[in-house]
Amino acid sequence: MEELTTQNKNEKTIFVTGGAGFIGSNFVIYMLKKYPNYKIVNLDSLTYAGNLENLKSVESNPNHIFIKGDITDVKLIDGIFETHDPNYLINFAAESHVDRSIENPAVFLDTNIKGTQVLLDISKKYWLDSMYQGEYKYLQVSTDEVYGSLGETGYFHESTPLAPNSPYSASKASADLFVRAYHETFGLNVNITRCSNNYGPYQFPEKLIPLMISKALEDSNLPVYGDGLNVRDWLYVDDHCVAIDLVLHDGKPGEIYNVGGHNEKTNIDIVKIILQELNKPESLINYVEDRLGHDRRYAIEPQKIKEELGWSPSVMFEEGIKKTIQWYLSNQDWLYKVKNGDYKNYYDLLCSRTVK
Ligand code: NAD
Ligand code: TDX
Repeated sequence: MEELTTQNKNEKTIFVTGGAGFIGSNFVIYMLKKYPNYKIVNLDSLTYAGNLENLKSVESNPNHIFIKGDITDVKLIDGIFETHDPNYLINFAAESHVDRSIENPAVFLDTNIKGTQVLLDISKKYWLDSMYQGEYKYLQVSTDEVYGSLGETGYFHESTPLAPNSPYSASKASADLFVRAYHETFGLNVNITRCSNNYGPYQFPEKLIPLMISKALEDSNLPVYGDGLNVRDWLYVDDHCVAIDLVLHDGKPGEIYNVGGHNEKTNIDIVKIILQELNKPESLINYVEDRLGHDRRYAIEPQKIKEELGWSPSVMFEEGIKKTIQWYLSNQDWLYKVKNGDYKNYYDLLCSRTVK
């Protein structure tokens, strides 16, 4: 009897949004394995970046429920709270690519700002206005890009002023301010994580690392923006998942946690490492016109999450980049389907299977 009580206490429902994207799908897989008593309700609208094939390994797991839908859809989000009574909401859903935000900023406002506000509003309705008694939390997955760009020295701290430079980072910073406002105004229990650049399996091949792997495998030119000396602080995606798990369970109400592994690399160094690993010539490197408003350097100071929650990265870059390249080599079918658009048919295939 006592055992049953403990088990019931450990049963939680997490409402994950954007769980068919790169980090979200890695997180869903990680959590289902780590917490056999947790249920995950995974809402994703399957934009170009959403890929249900990422979730193939958990497709028959009864603790994983996938729903196709948009975070701006008030009625749908309300219905999910009503039906599934989640304890936690983790918002990964976003338009996430800087170059696309330069081309077409509007959708970034819709999903990243409006979508966040809808999720906050329904969270408030079910968790605060209805005198909900259980444990709950809203966790916003944000980014170090909200702090803007660093010079040659220094680090982003949680207290660094927000100074976003791209439409993408401006939309993420706006969302963060809404999350903060719902905490300050209504007392909603929230956390914000701000992580540096992630890499690993299932990343859409528009982002630097998978794009360069994909181009190198085709012996195509590798487009390096500007002088190639912009610096990013790289973290293996599993280490980000661990950080989110810790913040979800132990993060203090209203707090922001920066996540990063002190692993700064110039873009050209990354490209050269990839070419070397794949045994391809550096003559494939093609310097192209710089990105507009291109942030020069990002670097996270993760002291707070280390001290308060005991987080530290476990995958060193040399190991992580090898694992990642190996993953793309072993999953060229995944890459091929993404490139030719076939991955979009997978949802229909699954639906037709369910109907039968
Ligand atoms: P991604 O683009 O791979 O995935 C985003 C997912 O959100 C996709 O599955 C997409 O279909 C879904 N989505 C988009 N609009 C939606 C909507 N309106 N309703 C429901 N679902 C929608 O992005 P990612 O790289 O996995 O990033 C996930 C989150 O982490 C984002 O919020 C991003 O800002 C943040 N982040 C990313 C990085 C990184 O390096 N990739 C670093 C720090 C923070
Ligand atoms: O073709 C390219 N050539 C190139 O030189 C691409 C796609 C990128 N780059 C450069 C631009 C950046 O300096 O590589 C660096 C990394 O670019 P992205 O992969 O587009 O990432 P970034 O702009 O740094 O943003 C990423 O990290 C923070 C994610 O896309 C965001 O979602 C996250 O918030």
